[in-house]
Amino acid sequence: MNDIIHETAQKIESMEIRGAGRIAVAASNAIKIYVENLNVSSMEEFKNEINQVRSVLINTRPTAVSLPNAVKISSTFKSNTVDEAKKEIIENADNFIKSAQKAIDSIGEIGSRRISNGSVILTHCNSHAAIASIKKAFDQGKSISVVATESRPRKQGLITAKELNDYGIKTTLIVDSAVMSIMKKVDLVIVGADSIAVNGTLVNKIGTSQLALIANESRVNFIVAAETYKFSPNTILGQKIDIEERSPYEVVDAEYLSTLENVTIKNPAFDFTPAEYIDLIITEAGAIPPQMAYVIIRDYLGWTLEDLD
Ligand code: RI2
Repeated sequence: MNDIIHETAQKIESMEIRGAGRIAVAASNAIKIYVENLNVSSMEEFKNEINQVRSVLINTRPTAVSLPNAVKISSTFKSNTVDEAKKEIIENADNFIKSAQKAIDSIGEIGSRRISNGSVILTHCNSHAAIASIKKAFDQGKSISVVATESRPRKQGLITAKELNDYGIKTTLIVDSAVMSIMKKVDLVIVGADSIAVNGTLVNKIGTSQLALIANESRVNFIVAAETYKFSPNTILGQKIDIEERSPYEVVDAEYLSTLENVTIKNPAFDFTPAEYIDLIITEAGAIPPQMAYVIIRDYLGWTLEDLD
């Protein structure tokens, strides 16, 4: 199999490429490059190769549905000849990559309307979609500031703080456990999504659910910025979303842990936020209540039960 697939898979697994949207686009791009360079003579060989590519990419990280959705959208073909199937896949991948960027622009536009002049916005981790709305509101001349959580253990909050800093947006970086104490000063919470289930449950970076709970308790709006390909079709069939458990050494170093014989580390990367804590989900198809997740999966993604694995 071409290097591009293993290289991309390795970068997604190690989180060198991270963020639900970015891993989807990277996988799609890898499929495109791989197919462009693929030399096979029979359709059977071609199908085998594509199946292997799909499984290598999908098995890198288990939680963000953006990854299998992007792989499926990009690598689907109907043609019966290798040349035609290659063309189809290259076109599908190209279209997906373009539509992913367009979706971010639309989410930025729609999300920015929820941000009033003078607002303090709290965000968690590092979400391209959430940040697009914040940047757009800033571009519109609104005077806003952001509170960014550190997002232990990988500290993606530092990426957010730097990104906002470089954009000229005033930002306060806090440790995750300071959320309750700062919420009184916050007007709006915006986070991204790794997956959204058919019942509107959000799966996002660990710590998101306690943020939602605190926002709810403080009567602060909690909104999610998510492209439609972050909705999970398989949840219609009752499939549960797997929460990625990452290495304990992201939490403490190996040497120190080896001295603690009675201590184990749990390091789940994501958690579940029930729909009742979510005021709105901003998608490129419009702002919707979480209860409309089924409609997005059915009508917008356009997949039927027969398409599901
Ligand atoms: P965008 C990230 O996961 C975070 O959980 C973030 O909220 C989500 O993906 C969506 O990010 P990780 O890859 O697609 O850091 O909006 O584990 O950029």
